[in-house]
Amino acid sequence: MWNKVLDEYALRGYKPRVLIVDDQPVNIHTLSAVFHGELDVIVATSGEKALHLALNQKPDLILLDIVMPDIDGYEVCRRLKNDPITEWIPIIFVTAETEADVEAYGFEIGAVDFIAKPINPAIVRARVMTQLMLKLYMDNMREIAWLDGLTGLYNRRRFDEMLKQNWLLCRREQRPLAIIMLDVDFFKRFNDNYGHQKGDDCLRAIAVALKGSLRRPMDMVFRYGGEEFTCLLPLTDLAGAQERASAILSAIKALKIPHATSRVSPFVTISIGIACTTPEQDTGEEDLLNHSDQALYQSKSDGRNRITT
Ligand code: GH3
Ligand code: MG
Ligand code: MG
Ligand code: MG
Repeated sequence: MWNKVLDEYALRGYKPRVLIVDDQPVNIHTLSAVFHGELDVIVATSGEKALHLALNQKPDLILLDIVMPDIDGYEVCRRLKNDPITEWIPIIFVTAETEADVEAYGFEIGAVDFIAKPINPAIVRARVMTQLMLKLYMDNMREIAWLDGLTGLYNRRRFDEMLKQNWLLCRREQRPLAIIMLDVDFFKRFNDNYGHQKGDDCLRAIAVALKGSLRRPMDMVFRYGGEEFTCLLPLTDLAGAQERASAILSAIKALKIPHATSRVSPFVTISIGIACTTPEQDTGEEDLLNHSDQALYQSKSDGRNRITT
């Protein structure tokens, strides 16, 4: 059974990663020994380190001690569940405190299971594997829900999540976040002239060109809806976003998809709006999105086939 779980992770190209958090190195040692190489184990000896590793190493599961000198396990759990980047990581408390109300409180703040110290290795392994299996199912389902059926790009649901996550990331880093929003010009006329099927082909070709126009692993492209697409560029300033937008405009031009009824070109073109800011507060991503939308609208009213900042 567990081998099947490990195989499924292997199919996705990695070993499940487990973060073990305990202020006592001997406890970490005992817990790590349970998995003898079948999992990718990372460890933290304080709440502070645990939060840092959870954010940066994206573990598939966290085994979390409760009593620790700096930030206790409860607080670590609360913070992880409050952060859109870490909220989906399952947390199992591992503790010597086995009173019912302690355990109930752990579940209330988002833990998925409870393991009593001293640990029984076979039970720990079984409980961890069970949660890793559920995590995999959840990841698969969420990924299906994120995809746009026509183009295979991420959809608007995913965009909304990633906008929120990257807003927080750029706020923490005090670095800029840029959005490129784009819309196909006179696409209704394209459909009317060539038919809906050719319209779909056109959108798929644009999706491929957009993916090919991104440069950094963190850059992402989404089908926002209809014939509108967005790119999310974390840690990118306005000049960087403008450069990307120019590359995108050229890439779509280079497709040379005939569009006989367009009023701007014999080929399919797009209009682009760019917005960029360094987040100062935990919210405000909606304003950035609105800004890119307004810039796009400006490109349309200025004659299309252009970029507005
Ligand atoms: P503008 O230059 O102002 O953007 O004009 P437009 O015609 O592109 O804008 P409008 O919003 O009037 O029309 C968008 C069209 O996109 C209408 C709709 O039929 C078409 N469309 C939206 N989604 C799809 C799709 O999945 N496939 C196809 N073939 N067409 C789509
Ligand atoms: Mg402890
Ligand atoms: Mg549109
Ligand atoms: Mg359009």
